Amino acid sequence: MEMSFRWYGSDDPVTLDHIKQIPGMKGIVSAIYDLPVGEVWPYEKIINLKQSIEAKGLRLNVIESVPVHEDIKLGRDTRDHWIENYKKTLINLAKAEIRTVCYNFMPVFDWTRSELQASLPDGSNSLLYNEEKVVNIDPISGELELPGWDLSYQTSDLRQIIEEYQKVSEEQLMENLIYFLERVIPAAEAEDVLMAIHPDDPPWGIFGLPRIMTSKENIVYMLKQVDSRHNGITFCTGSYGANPDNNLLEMLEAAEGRIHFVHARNVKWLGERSFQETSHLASDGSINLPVILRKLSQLGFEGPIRPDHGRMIWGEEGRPGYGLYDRALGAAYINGIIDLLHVQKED
Ligand code: DNO
Repeated sequence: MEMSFRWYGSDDPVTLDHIKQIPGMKGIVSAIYDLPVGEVWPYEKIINLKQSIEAKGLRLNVIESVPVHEDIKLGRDTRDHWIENYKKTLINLAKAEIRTVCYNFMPVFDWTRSELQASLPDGSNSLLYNEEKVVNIDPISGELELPGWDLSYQTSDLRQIIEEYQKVSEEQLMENLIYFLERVIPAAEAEDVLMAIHPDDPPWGIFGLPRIMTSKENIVYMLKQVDSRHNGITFCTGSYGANPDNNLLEMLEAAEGRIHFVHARNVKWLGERSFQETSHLASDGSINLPVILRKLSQLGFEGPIRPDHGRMIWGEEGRPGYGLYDRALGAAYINGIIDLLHVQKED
């Protein structure tokens, strides 16, 4: 597995110099952040990003994310134009020898939490999701704005888009995803780019909007409908694992050969549709990373893996979930597990 770290570019308070000091760090997961969703990513921008990372002795191994335009997710008439743009971006990425692309198909809102700085008993803080709080939030009011959300919409557009989605069923949204994949995956095959869809986080509908990348059944359906190795998934332990009904080991088996990227993190279930993120250590939360990594190794997974969200510890401030310290601890923990798995294989 290729140990990797997410980096938000030159504005990120966590620098490449910091990241490089984490033992075993090889890959950088990043994106072009200054283009409107749907625009073709110019090769020049991609190669500049790649070279700035290589100059520090690291490798841009995954793009997270190339965002999918809402017209595609909504199945609007204009979607084909945005799909053509998406394909052009994949061609430019391949030209820069980038072979893994993470994306998601969540309507409007990416990962959602009700609190960004909820205290943990050890005095640190982390992201928390409490369904009761979330149902009382009007996402248009601006009361809740999360770092993962692209709020480049005008409020009036946002209201209109949300209303349009409320008429889209989960089945329809899945059809729109398949429509997109049927057109994009042939290009990904031709360019040898592995597409890796990220789960919906949390893995259930929010704000009355449909969500589909939530369960084993839906993963299997989506993989079968477009049955190509280049149509794969990002296995995010914390996203799928937020629902105790999801059996993560069974999901990994069901997606064998089609897992192209792993996000490793832990959450503690607090009750019905409620959870808090914890350290990566198995005993701190409800997700057992050693068991998951063992399964991934048994399935022959050798792709990029990154520690996902961390707590804010040691007084660090910054982008919620994306500080340096706890993610570095997470990487060290994951490295230890991977080293032990190697030793056991040699026995
Ligand atoms: C959250 C991330 C997500 C992820 C996108 C992928 O921390 O895991 O924002 O990057 O959903 O498209």
